[in-house]
Amino acid sequence: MSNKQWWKEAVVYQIYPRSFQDTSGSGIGGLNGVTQRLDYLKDLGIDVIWLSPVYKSPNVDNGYDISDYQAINPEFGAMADFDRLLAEAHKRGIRIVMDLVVNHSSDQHPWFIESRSSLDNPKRDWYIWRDGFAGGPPNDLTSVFSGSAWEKDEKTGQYYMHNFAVAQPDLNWANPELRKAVFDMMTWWLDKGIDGFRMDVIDAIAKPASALAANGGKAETCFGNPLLHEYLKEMNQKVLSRYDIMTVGEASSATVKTAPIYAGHDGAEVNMVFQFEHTWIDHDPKLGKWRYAGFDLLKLKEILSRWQTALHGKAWNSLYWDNHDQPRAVSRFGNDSTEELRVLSAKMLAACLHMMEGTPYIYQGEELGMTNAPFKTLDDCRDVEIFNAYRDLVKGKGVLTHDEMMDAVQKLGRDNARTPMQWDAGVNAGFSTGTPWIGVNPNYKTVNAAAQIQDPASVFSFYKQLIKLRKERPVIVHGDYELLLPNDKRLFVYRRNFEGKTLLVICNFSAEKVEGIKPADLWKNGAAGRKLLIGNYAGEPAEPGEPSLIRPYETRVYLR
Ligand code: TEU
Repeated sequence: MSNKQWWKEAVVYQIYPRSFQDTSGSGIGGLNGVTQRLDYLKDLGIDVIWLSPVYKSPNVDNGYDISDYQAINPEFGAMADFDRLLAEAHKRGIRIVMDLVVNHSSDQHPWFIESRSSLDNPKRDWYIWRDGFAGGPPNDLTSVFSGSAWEKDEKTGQYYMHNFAVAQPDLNWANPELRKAVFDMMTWWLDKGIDGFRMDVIDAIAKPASALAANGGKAETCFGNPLLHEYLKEMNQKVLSRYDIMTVGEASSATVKTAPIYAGHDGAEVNMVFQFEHTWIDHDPKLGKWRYAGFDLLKLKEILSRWQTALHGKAWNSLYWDNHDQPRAVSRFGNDSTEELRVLSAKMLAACLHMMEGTPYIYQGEELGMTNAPFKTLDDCRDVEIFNAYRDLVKGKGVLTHDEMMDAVQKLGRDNARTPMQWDAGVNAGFSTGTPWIGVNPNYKTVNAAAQIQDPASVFSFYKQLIKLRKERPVIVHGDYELLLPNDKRLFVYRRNFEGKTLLVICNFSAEKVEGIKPADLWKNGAAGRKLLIGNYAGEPAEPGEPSLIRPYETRVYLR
């Protein structure tokens, strides 16, 4: 496979339709809202939209519980609206990648309704059913959303596996008929003209023997069982390889060792994976995300640099800070304590990520520097993950107090990313004329698209420039990677080289100015001939021997 592929040069924009743009007054965003905002996305310069699920769903997990893979959720519109969106996007040269959620379906999917109806139903084996053990579940497998991953079904007395919510039964990929049904469904969408898939928890589709055993024993995690690569190769042969598309697998268990199996240059499985290591740096090693452990730049540098170096020449990276499962990057890794620092640090984070090797993903609102939600109570929240964790850790095990839990929810909860897109300073930030399904972040009067689109100093304009630079400078797409000043606790500095060009990226992750950086720390043979490509302060500090002074949250990107 040649090294030139459109998805390597592309920038992806993720839309969480529920929170993007409502055009009906229902308080819920929809497909026509996305179509209406295509020109905004075209102006930003993105190439691909990743659309979070728009399929029919009871919305226990906001569309990640699908009850019909080939129908649109009526809250979002109709299939004709989808077709129009696809056509209008293509007209503007924007591709659309759909979310593929096939580790599990909704318990309202007809497949599951049939499957649970009797022990000998032909679809029984499309899901994972086991007898209990000694009056309890088959084994100790736990759900990502807290508690046992097994739910007893009174109808037949057996348990079914759910790695996520109770209403998200896992599909049985060991069954060839099920695989065929999934591949047929994917083919149907691709024949409609969509441009690829983002594959939800694709690393969990193959279950290890211990997780399937009804022996009351210890179950290994379902994430990362090597058998999954057989399924992905089959999917690739039967479906993906027949189309010119982009595929990205969400794989929280992926390591720099396994990523090339998924996303190697042989193209046998998917084009890239979403790895998770950098999203865990501020989680407590024991309690996970529900106890905030603080941000450590050294860890972040180590992780991202390891991925950059290990995949170079072997596999392709995806680059992201934010998505619908993560808190807002500017609040998490930057600084939203003042307007000035918010703008500076949002830009710094953007440059830090977008100048790396890989395909960058922008999550809706990130390009405006949208911040975490100031939600104070559980009533403000909507996320099943938060509710289950609260029930388990505060009410159940009692390992966290209410206040500790709410602190973690505010810092790391998924609803931070799910507040409505801030379009303007009008009612509900221009998101909806009705009552939004989740609260609007009150800072929308200052943080909104309308205030930023025409402002050359805005976060939006900065993203626009970064996207443009990627198109103009092959070193950004193809260069190798070298971390500089690895032990510096405030600066993240790296260099990239390609065909005689060098890119130098300097990012200050602190609110302090950093002095005493010598050109020799950054360049191999003096700083002469360098050109400032982009920065978040007006120009360089007027000083001899620059760049010796790096200002709070400053970023500067040089080319030579
Ligand atoms: O996410 C999978 C996943 O790994 C997350 O659940 C993650 O572990 C969690 O958010 C961290 O707190 C995917 C989807 O992106 C997510 O929205 C779904 O809820 C989940 O799968 C189930 O489909």
